[in-house]
Amino acid sequence: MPVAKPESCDSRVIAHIDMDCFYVQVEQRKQPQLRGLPTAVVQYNEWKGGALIAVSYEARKFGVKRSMRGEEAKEVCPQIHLVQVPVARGKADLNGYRNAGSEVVSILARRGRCERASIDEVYLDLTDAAETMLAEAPPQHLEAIDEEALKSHILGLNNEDGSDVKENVRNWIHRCNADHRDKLLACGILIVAELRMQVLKETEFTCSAGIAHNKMLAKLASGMNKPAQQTVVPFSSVQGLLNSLPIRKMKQLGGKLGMSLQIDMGVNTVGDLLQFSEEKLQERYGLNTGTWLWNIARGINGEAVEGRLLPKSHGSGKTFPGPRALKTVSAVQHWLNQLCEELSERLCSDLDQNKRIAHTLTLHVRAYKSSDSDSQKKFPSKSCPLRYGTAKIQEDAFNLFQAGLREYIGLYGGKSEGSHYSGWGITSLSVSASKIVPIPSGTCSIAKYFHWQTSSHFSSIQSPENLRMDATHLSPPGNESYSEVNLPEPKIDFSGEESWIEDTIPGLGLQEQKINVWKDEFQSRGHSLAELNEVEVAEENERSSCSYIRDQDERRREAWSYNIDEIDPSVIDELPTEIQDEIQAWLQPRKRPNNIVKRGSTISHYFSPTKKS
Ligand code: TTP
Repeated sequence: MPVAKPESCDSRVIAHIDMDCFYVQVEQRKQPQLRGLPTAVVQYNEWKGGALIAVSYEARKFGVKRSMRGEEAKEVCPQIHLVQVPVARGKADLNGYRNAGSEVVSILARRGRCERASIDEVYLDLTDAAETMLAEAPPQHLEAIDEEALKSHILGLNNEDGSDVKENVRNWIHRCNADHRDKLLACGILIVAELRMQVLKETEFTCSAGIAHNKMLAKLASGMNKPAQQTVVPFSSVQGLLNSLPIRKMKQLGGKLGMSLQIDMGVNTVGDLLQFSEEKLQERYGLNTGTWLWNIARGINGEAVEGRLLPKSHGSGKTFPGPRALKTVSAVQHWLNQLCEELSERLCSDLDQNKRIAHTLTLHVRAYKSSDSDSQKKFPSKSCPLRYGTAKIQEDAFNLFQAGLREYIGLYGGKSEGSHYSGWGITSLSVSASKIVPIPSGTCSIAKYFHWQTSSHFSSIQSPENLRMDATHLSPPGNESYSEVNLPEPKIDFSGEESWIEDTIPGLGLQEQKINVWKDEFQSRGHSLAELNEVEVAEENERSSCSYIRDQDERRREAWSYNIDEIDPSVIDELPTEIQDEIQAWLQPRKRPNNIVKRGSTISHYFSPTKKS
């Protein structure tokens, strides 16, 4: 966690922009007759009408929630319109949403450094734009202030005396005696209002925004008044905001650290942290985390807005919960081919549009074994250098799968070809391409770059198009080792919803049964139950361990309002950031020394010499 200096963030102007019920808006733009009507977007799976993943604000008024299935939503709001997520290759196709997000990003990036945080969230550093406005057209001299800016919510502004709220905002923006920081925020209000209006005009999408002196505060503020509104956190209101803010609402405190703060330190709100000295927090949580906690209690966060408009990786995945688990190698190969085809398409368009290439292909699998004492063993994630071309990606991904299967289940599993069922099932497959870099500057053309990178692999000169489609082993410079230890594990649980529902044991109360299921889930992720106590709850008894699991799980479900097994694993990077954080906090993989492949091992490690290259 970054250690920030107070001076480094006081006078920045940071905005967090969050699209409103994003997938719904995208679908409503496609079908304008749905605008203003209760609408929800549902997952492609049909069971009980599919899981809701986005709900319009009109539907929310009827009590429709993201945690519901289509059928439940119809019960509370019979007139709701349910729109299916587009499907391609038998799985959700999120390209339309990704592209819609890109449209928004390209507009927002016009006024400042822009970081795409998820499929529908963006951070903007507007400091330079605000300083320029302050120098050239300071808000206190503006006669007309845009209506949208006047609708801003300014935390700490007293609107309770019956006064005209917009007039109060106007006066706040016009204040001549304001300090420099507030004057910059006033500029931020005007700039963000203008940007939001521009987004609406060009894309037809509404968004909400938080405007503050750092990312943390801006993010907190953007969700306070939705939809289509903006909230401002002046410096003088920071402490008031944090004092009553439950710590689990803070980014990074939704997991173990937040739990330990609550249990061990009695900290329930961010403001409660103020009672501890920096030394005390460092003593308890280490130097960096201690300082970070001390800082956030004071609203200090020096995290920079990264100039990043494009995704860091591309992925394509699908879950096969419960009875849909894949049980033959040929079924796995079929789905891998679909996923690789999608991945390859996205890599090619990234190359065409952004002149970027990816270097690493990774396969993540979740599996179970039905007849093995070692049933907790995880299917190892595998990586190799990425070769462009659909057929090559498909071949490499399949080889990675077979290598993983050999490790997972031994030779016995390796022989399970065709339709023969060998006692294992695959509940999730995902392929991803990472280490994406721009083609080095100074390279005259893509074709030349690829030729330079790959000349030793080509037997004859190829056309640029063929080169693009057929480049082999574009390894990044330097020695790479490809093993699971260097790569993120799957960040999500793919266990089937069916097992959640059916996993009931006669004779036990529902709560106990759930605790058992949570325990099983915890163990199936490679954790020992003893590890539950690692959260510095060393002396906690069995009962509190269970409640720890239960609380974690309840919070997780509560916070997501959504079944995690429904989330396409390849889109984790694009989910709202707090959800990414929670998934990571919950499923943070433990080091598994037995599975560690030494650095320096190469792709050849995974393939026997007899395999065709
Ligand atoms: P969110 O920003 O969490 O929600 P939202 O935009 O639908 O609504 P709000 O106005 O409250 O911000 O998520 C952005 C999109 O991401 C959402 O429209 C659908 C998708 N999504 C999933 O596919 N699965 C999930 O579990 C979540 C939380 C979101």
